[in-house]
Amino acid sequence: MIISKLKAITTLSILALLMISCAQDQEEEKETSSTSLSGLSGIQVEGAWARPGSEGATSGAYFLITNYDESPDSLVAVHSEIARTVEVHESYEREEGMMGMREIPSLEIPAQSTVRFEQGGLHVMLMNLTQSLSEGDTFELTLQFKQNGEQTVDIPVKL
Ligand SMILES: [Cu+2]
Repeated sequence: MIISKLKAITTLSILALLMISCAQDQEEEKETSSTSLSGLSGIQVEGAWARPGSEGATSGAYFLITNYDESPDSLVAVHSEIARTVEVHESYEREEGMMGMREIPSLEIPAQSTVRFEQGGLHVMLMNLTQSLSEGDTFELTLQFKQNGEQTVDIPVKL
């Protein structure tokens, strides 16, 4: 009885040791992958697109923002000639499945992370469009970051 208990304990501790060393391996891999990113720095905006909309109406713009820096940054403003009001919004559940949106005046982009803007989530709200946006059109959107300054992105309009 005692022997088999001991055996079980030994097996368990070996398993625990294995798990710890696995976790360490993963930790090391993470570090390697972040150093391999070290060639890149600053903010990169990718995969941008916006929904079509008619003049005076609204549209939404979506993209991925990656912060390659070792420190966090924040998206503090957005502007475009295409709309009279341009804001960063998030969608949220107001009550019992009712969805609402609210403005985020300053959105943190954590160090070495990607923040996704997508339909039903974070988006750039383009309100009161100065001209209609059709599939195939492109417009400029300027994103202003607290640390990395301004970045202007070409946004293609897609369905
Ligand atoms: Cu919105």
